[in-house]
Amino acid sequence: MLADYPDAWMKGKVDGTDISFDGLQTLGANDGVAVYAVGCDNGDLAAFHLAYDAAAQTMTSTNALLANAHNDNLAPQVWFNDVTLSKDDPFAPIETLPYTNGFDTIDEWDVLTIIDANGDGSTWHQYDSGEGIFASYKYNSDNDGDDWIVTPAIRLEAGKTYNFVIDAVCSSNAYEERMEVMMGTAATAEAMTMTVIPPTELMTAGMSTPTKWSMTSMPAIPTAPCTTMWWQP
Ligand SMILES: [Ca+2]
Repeated sequence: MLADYPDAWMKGKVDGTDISFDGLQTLGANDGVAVYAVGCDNGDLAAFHLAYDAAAQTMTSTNALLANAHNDNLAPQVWFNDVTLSKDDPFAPIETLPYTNGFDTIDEWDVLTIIDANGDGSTWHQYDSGEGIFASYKYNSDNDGDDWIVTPAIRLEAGKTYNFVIDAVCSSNAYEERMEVMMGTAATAEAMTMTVIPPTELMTAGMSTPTKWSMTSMPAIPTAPCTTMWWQP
């Protein structure tokens, strides 16, 4: 974007859908004069802000971006308004169904988002039992699980009926587990607002006979790509 400073970069902070870049980050030099980037709100220097739109896959500026030098060291001004950045999503929404994920290859695992909501380090991981490779929740003797596996976004259409099936099982008959499947429009726990399969106790029949959950009627589906996930409370 800053053609005069092709090696420049700015460090930003993400807070929800807001990405803020503190002012006066060094971009480089112009004829020996240091040049800085800063946001601008109606003439007042400020942090530069971009707003992320997950559905559109864009980041759009909410104020102006200025590249300039110090008051008493002049360099050409560069001024940007109405900046929109976009990039092809490396994990583009799944457009063709059925989509399956067996969790047993690197490629299948890499497209998942794992959320350790309680930050205790016990969370979903790829596990090879010897009988097969699958997603396994790492048991914690102190904390309840509050962990999510989020699939890539899957494009669904309102008014249509979809089938969803998952195989799940407890590893021990001594400890029953409970899981649910939800969907939402972003890969965050907070965004998962639509129930696909309500919290359900897993049968403890043993590793070799997983419970097969299924449902054939999705709740109201938004027009944006959906993301599904499950968790273990
Ligand atoms: Ca956890």
